[in-house]
Amino acid sequence: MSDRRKFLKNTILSSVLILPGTVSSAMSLNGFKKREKHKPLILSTWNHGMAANDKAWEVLGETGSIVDAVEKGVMVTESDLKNLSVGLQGLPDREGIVTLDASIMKGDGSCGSVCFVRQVKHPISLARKVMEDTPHVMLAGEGARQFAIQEGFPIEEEKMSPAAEKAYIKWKEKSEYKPIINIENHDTIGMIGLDENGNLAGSCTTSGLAYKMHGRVGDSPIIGAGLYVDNEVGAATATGLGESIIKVCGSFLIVELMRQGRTPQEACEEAVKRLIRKNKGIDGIQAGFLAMNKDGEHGAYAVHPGFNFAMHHKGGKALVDSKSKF
Ligand code: SD4
Repeated sequence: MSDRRKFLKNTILSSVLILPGTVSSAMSLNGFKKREKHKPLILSTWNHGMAANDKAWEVLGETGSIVDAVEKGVMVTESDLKNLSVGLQGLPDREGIVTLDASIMKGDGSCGSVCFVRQVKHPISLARKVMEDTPHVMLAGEGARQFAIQEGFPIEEEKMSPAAEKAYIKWKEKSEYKPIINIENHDTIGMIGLDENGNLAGSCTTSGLAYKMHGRVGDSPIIGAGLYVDNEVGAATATGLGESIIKVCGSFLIVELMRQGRTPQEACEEAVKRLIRKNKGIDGIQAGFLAMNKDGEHGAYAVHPGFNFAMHHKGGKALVDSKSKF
């Protein structure tokens, strides 16, 4: 393929929405330049990542802490009443109960997570408490809720959001047990960030699969599956059908591939190929990865088209369409 045709192909595959007034001419567009590098750099999954990144960028400017940035950034999504896949307003399990999963990780290897937790508005902050104030990595269910109470987190009334309740009532008409993430049904936020000094951190938070079995936990709170960060190499996060991501330790796999010399883009592509091989019948199911290395290069790849991510750096901010296998 000629260079010009390659360039055009990349241009089409990487359609980028540049928000008015936010991007300088130096803003790099994913795929236009092969090895663009940014420090600091914040990346988040999906459209809601734009608002989350704004907050993370502001917090990074104020505190200089990349872990503060990735925590406070995704708290915006956890509070967003329009989001049906993150936070207490998310879609419930098949019993009508909302249970949340979240994880946070720093580049030095510290990490914390909570899963199957109820009535806590900001599971990401609870995960950070686990990381910083306990000798453990993961707390689950009622134990995580008790820890929240002990730490003074407000406990919210257990009540579905009007939008979630409406969707649940509709689902119950057939109660079809199909806990899949198809190409349209997704929203988990995974955020990874790099500061000026090369420190990385990441966060991931979700209400998980809609109408899942009570007790089901996805990839998001599992260190190495939904999130992995290592200051020596880079960071990765995942979205989509958690079961498919757990089977390949997706985020850890990407960081290890980068350690062996792959670019973030190559590592994400290899992880998606592995995921497809290990998950027969994946055709209707979506999963996507987002990664950066310690030099501030980034990459993203998904099983199907439709996955996008938000990017924020000194040059501006953009919503970028990921490339995909199919
Ligand atoms: C899960 N990975 O619980 C999450 C769901 C998700 O976009 O990412 N949705 O399986």
